[in-house]
Parts: sequence; structure tokens; C-alpha cells
Amino acid sequence: MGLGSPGVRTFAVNTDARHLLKIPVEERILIGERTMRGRGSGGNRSVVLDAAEDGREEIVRRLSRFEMVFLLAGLGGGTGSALLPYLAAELRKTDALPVPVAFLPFHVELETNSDRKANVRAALEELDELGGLLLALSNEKLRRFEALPLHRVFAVRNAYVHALLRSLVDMVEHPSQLNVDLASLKGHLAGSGLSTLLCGEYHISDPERLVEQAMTEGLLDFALDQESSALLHLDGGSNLTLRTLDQVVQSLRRRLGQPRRFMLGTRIRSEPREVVRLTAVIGGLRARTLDEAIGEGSPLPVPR
Ligand SMILES: Nc1nc2c(ncn2[C@@H]2O[C@H](COP(=O)(O)OP(=O)(O)OP(=O)(O)O)[C@@H](O)[C@H]2O)c(=O)[nH]1
Ligand SMILES: [Mg+2]
Repeated sequence: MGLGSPGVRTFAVNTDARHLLKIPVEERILIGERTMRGRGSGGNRSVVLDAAEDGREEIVRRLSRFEMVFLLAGLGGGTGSALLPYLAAELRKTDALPVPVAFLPFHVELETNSDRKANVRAALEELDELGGLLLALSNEKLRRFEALPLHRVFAVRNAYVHALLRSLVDMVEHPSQLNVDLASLKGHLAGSGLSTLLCGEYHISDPERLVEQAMTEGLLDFALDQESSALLHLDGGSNLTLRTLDQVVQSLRRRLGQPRRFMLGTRIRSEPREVVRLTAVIGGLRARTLDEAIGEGSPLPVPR
């Protein structure tokens, strides 16, 4: 997925050579050729981990020269479930900021296959333990669109992920009045345990609704585990008043139980705007366990 920035480069890493060739990216990395012969792992995380370890130096060298690395994987098989936490952990040792994005399988896939369930669980536990940013998006939420053709449904999902990542990049890329840069984002993340990213846009007249919507969309796959923390960034027009800003801050703080660690950034444009965009990094989370997730199917965030 290109994010429309000139500095963005797309990579695919896989154990499956045929699948790798079909993915429209700029650079491809095949791992585990010796052990898996380019045919995928057949759900075996440990053989993928061995292959990743063998190829570690090259992969880390190629990925770590970027400031942020978005790692996207569908969990449940061997390759994605092994590589997502592994690469996130390896990149955390470098200057790059890894942002893992985990797609969780439909519940029916898990209910009928205990190996897939074990793979998802292992990956989520490792990501949870690692802390930092995690986006977790359950395919189950797509059921809300069950009347649409599958490719349309995945397009909806991709648009939402794109909006989230775009809003993170925008936040750190543009210098603004109360500035949040990459260093301050990393500093905030370092003391926040597991964090996730929220974004939302709403009419300037209803700050409560803006916060409510961003939170219900973004926190579905997480539970608040310890004291929360928040980094809030608002992007609005010259008509964004201090009162509106304050209402958004108070609303978010209240909903999170008044976190002690709170950081605010703003970007105010020179022209008026009807819409305010909120980007927030919420910390002190844990990924909901699979059993919790399977217990409740939850609705899909609607992208804008
Ligand atoms: N949301 C989303 N999910 C995907 C996409 N591609 C694959 N998946 C899901 O990712 C999960 C894991 O994919 P698999 O091919 O089974 O596993 P793998 O990671 O390739 O691992 P192997 O066992 O080595 O084949 C599946 O449940 C797929 O539904 C995609 O483009 N978008
Ligand atoms: Mg595969």
C-alpha cells in the first residue's frame, strides 16, 4: 500500500514464492527457500522463525533504513504469525519505528482449526509483550458487510488501514503549532506499554461525537489493562477554537479515566475547515484474548 509520500517503499516478505510474485510491491524478500522450497510453511511458525533468523541480517538491513516500518500480516498461518512479532521485535532494536498491523482471521476459521488458533494466540502474546504500537483488526468485523462482494469488503478494510497510517504519518511529518515529531512519538510510546492508533473526522460542532466515534472504532480489539496514556493530535482549520480543543481533550481524558501521561499536538491550517481530524495513540492496553474476541463479534469501523 503506497501512502502517497515520496519516501514510501513497499516490501513483501514471504515463504511462498508464487504468492510473493503476485503481490504488487517494489521489493520482494523470499525466506526459508532451503527448508520450505518456496511453498509456504503449512502453518508451521517454528520453521518460519528459523528461516527469519537465517535471513535476519539482510531483512533488518533493508527495512531499518526507514523512519517508520508498517508491518502488515494476516495471522493464523505460519508465515505471517511468525514474522509479524519477529520483525517488530528486531526493528525495535534499530532506529526505525515498527508499526505492526495484525489482521485476525474470521472466527469460523479459528473454531474449526486449533493450529490456526494457536498461531494467532502466540503472535498476539508476543506483540503484547513487546509493547509499542499495534493495530489489530479482526476480519470478523467485516460480517457487517456480508451482503457485499468479498473484494469490496477488503477494499473497505484497506481504506480504513490506509486512513489510520496516513494520519500517523501526517502527524509526525508536518511541523505544527504544538508539534508532535517522531522523537516525541517514540518517547511517548516508550513509557506506555502496548498502544494503538485511533483516527476520526467529524464536524467541528460536535467534539464529543468525534472522540466517541474514534474510540469505538479503534479500541474494539483491545482492553484497557493498566493506567492509560494518550497522545492526542488535532488537525483543523483557522476556525478551531480553544473551547473546541478543550472539549476534545476533556472528553478523551474522561473516557480514559484521566490518564496522567497525556500529550497534545495540534496542526491549525490557515483557512477555515468544517471538519476536525483526530489522531490519537492510546497506551496501557492489552490485545483482547482470542476467547474474548470470539465471544463477542464486533462491528467494523467505517472508514471515511
Ligand atoms: N485482511 C486480509 N487478510 C489476509 C490477506 N491475505 C491473507 N489474509 C489472511 O491471513 C491469514 C493467514 O494467511 P495464510 O496464507 O493461511 O498463512 P501464511 O501467513 O501465508 O502462512 P503459511 O502457513 O506459511 O502459508 C488467512 O486467514 C487469510 O485470510 C489480505 O490481503 N487481507
Ligand atoms: Mg501462505
